[in-house]
Amino acid sequence: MSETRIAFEELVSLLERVFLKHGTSAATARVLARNCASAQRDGSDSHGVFRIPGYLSTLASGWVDGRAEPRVEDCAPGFVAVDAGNGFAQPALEAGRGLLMEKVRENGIALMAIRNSHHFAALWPDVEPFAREGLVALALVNSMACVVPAGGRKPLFGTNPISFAAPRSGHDPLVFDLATSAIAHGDVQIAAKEGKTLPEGYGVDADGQPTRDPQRILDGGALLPFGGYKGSALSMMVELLAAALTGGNFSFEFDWSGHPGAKTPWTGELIIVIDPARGAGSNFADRTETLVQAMVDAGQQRQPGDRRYRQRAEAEQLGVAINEDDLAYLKGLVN
Ligand code: NDP
Ligand code: PYC
Repeated sequence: MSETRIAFEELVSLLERVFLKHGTSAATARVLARNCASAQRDGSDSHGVFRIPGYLSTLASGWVDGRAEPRVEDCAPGFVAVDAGNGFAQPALEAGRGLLMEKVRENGIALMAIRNSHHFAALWPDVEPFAREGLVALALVNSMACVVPAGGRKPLFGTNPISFAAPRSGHDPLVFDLATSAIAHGDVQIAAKEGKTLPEGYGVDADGQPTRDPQRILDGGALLPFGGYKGSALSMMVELLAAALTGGNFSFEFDWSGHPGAKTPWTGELIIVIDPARGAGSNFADRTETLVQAMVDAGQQRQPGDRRYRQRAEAEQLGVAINEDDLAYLKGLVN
């Protein structure tokens, strides 16, 4: 498969036309296109253009409302809720962002609880922009039941990612974004497509037996949490914060079987934002940098986010890397 390059804004505009043509509002198309193009640019392979067929089939199935108008609720001094109206989570975040920022600046901390929402993307784009404004942000989203809790027998949790962003003096923000499963579901799909074998301990087959075959995981099998009971506890926390606290569905609660082609988890998302300047500590971004330097001195040369930022810098120079067939597919969708 040969790779080509496309200018970032050109990719955003192409994706925007794809979403518009497939039933989203202009506002949703704008937000999802930039989100998906950013993931492609940063080499978040399982959550860039790879996701477009899933977005389109979920829209066509009627499972998600691409024209939903998010409803923002001012619940308490530090609490913003957004009902995404069975639409995507990112436009809901966009809709509530202004009020959230007002509350963060006023109180030093605030959260946004998004419910009735679908998140089919990488999570880092939801937090990195806050760190660029000097804030600390933590986001959690639950997905679809495909992860067996530690010691359990059947899938219950989603792949439930957690993403964290902190400002760092003189550098891009320090950001991590990780599924609480041993591997993201999207990466299992990619491994299956490429005929790859997974490491031990990632998943089980339909009989609950350990397997390294990604296709057997997809064919009625399940994933395992990362780090045994520790990852399982984090995944449980994500269910509670992203679903119970927001009013969204747990990963095991929604039933999409009546919507053939549905792909997007109908759950919730929680975002907590802190203004470190309102606290008693010294300059937080300087402290982040001190910690990172200590990590480097201790031998950890590669920090979370480094690979993405490197890919981003390369894309800024050369254009966003994309498979030629994928680009032709996108162009075909709008012609
Ligand atoms: P990875 O395991 O690839 O990476 C997790 C984090 O660890 C990243 O921040 C990464 O930085 C960092 N990292 C990777 N390797 C190293 C290393 N050697 N040293 C230090 N840091 C490292 O991600 P996952 O497979 O867990 O998740 C992939 C994506 O899937 C995420 O974007 C996630 O949000 C998404 N996802 C979305 C879901 C949804 O419901 N919307 C559900 C599950 C997953 P870097 O980025 O620089 O590589
Ligand atoms: O890769 O696990 C995943 C995933 C689930 C929902 C969106 N991405």
